[in-house]
Amino acid sequence: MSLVVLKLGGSVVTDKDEPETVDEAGLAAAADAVATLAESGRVAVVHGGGSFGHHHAAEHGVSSESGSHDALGVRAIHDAMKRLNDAVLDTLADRGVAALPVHPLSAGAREADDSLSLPLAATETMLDEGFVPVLHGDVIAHAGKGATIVSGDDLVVSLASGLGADRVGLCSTVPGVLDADGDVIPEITAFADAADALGGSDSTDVTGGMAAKVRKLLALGAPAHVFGPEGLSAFVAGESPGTVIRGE
Ligand code: IP8
Repeated sequence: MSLVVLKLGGSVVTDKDEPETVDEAGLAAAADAVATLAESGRVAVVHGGGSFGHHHAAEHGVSSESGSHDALGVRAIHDAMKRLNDAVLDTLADRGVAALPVHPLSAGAREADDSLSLPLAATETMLDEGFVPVLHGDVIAHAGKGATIVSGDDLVVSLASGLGADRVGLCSTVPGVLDADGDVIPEITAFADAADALGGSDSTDVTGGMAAKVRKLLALGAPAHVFGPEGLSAFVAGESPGTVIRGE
């Protein structure tokens, strides 16, 4: 059965300006979309940190590069993400979605070469049994660094390639990948299609979130759609809102 992996950006499901505050309307709309997807196939959800994970991560000096061996700090970040994950699970449950948590900290790790291992077998069994696994950006054990942050985008790429997703959706507050004039680029099949807007050079990968994201999504082997909340229902309907990124 087909598999859709849907990422809900932290800015879609939380109010980024208020610590640990869910954006009820944004989360409700996202949960409606997941409920519709779950009626017709397998779906795995990943959500970001928004106002839950990020300020705890900053407070404890933890990023995707800088790790920590302070267990209490790592727990503070993880516990905040679990609170958001619970809110997402509850909102899905209200719609009859059989959503279950998958906490990357408990069963994943990053190796010294930065490769990510996730509990793919457990996630796949959940999917095969009709559950909707819900992963989240998290702190994760990182060889040689203690624990670092794993972003929702990294989880999406690993999950989608590890489980052979048929379609990937990344819903954030931007309507797609934007060109230099601020217009949505409808389709990207090679990095060159977006290079002008994304800065063009490899050096932008280090800091440029969107450039790094486009490169990873081009390597996926499944079409990845980048869209804003207004594109959710079109994505659910199998259309191509925002930007579709497909490697050739
Ligand atoms: O919002 C980060 O996930 P993201 C999660 O997808 C934490 O970058 C713990 C800050």
